[in-house]
Amino acid sequence: MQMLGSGWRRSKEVLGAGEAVGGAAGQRHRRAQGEPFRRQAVAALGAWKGGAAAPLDAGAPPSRRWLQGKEAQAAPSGGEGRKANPRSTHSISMATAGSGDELKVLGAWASPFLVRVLFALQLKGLRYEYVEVDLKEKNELLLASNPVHKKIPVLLHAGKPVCESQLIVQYIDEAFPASGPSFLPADTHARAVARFWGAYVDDKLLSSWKGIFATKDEEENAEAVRQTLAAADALEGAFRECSGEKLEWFGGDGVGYVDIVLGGLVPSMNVLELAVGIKVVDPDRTPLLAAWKDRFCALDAAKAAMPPLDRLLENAKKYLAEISFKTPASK
Ligand SMILES: N[C@@H](CCC(=O)N[C@@H](CS)C(=O)NCC(=O)O)C(=O)O
Repeated sequence: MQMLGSGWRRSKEVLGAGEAVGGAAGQRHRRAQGEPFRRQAVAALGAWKGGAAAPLDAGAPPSRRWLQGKEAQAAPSGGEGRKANPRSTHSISMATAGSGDELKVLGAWASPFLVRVLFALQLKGLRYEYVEVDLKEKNELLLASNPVHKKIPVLLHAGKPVCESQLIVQYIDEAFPASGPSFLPADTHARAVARFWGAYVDDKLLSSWKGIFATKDEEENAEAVRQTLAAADALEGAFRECSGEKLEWFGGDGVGYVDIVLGGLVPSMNVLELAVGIKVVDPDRTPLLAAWKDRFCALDAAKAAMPPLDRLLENAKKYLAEISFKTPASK
């Protein structure tokens, strides 16, 4: 997703393969996935047609758009701030990381990469402070913390930055071995396998997904969609191999590293399905992953880490308006 920029970048990442809708590939997919689904998507999108492009954060309460910094730490669980701020649930802590272990997360609410980090922190039950970064006007803290990529998420642990979501998840696992479950298995080979599939999610699934946006040419577009679904199919096979007899989690007995990495993409998958009609994970094509996705969404830690679907859909609406995308109903 690194090629995508600023506000556009954010909305594209959330929308995922949304651009495919504009091409014949998207139409083929919608047809393949059936009329009832199309109706569902159109209903979910409501008055998408002709909606004015607005700043991505528009619509949130102006004064307390995000709980930030200390305010987030002090926010009472389940209180007013929680309603106002999609991220407030994970700004509120459970266990503490301990003195000198202060954790701060720099993020942008709709980011799938952020979901990974927040989900990992939730699983470990760690206290953290969440700072929402405006990616159109990056703050000094982000620029100083991630001067190479200038991207979120960044985890600051006692002031020291760790960048790149997958590395952050690994870092959290290593830095807090006594808190919550271990994400990576103890067995060296199994660890390598988990890291392999974690890398695959970004290198193959996400990069193919990104490829759908990179082209407007119908054939290339269809190929990118095909590769995206093929990557998901490969992950279905990986799940069968990694999840043991229980067939519940990539981590075997419980949620593991690949569950966290792929789990970060679940909100984007849901939006993509509702807004566009492309099912990265499909009960017919990838039944194990489809059941896994439902299992993931039911976890409290996942609920706390994921941004609200309606706001993601709102973002998708703005993005589609920006690119003058016509939904099937408006064609
Ligand atoms: N590989 C990075 C990707 C992070 C990323 O792409 N973050 C986006 C937001 S979802 C970002 O910060 N974009 C800002 C920019 O590209 O300038 C990771 O896993 O953390």
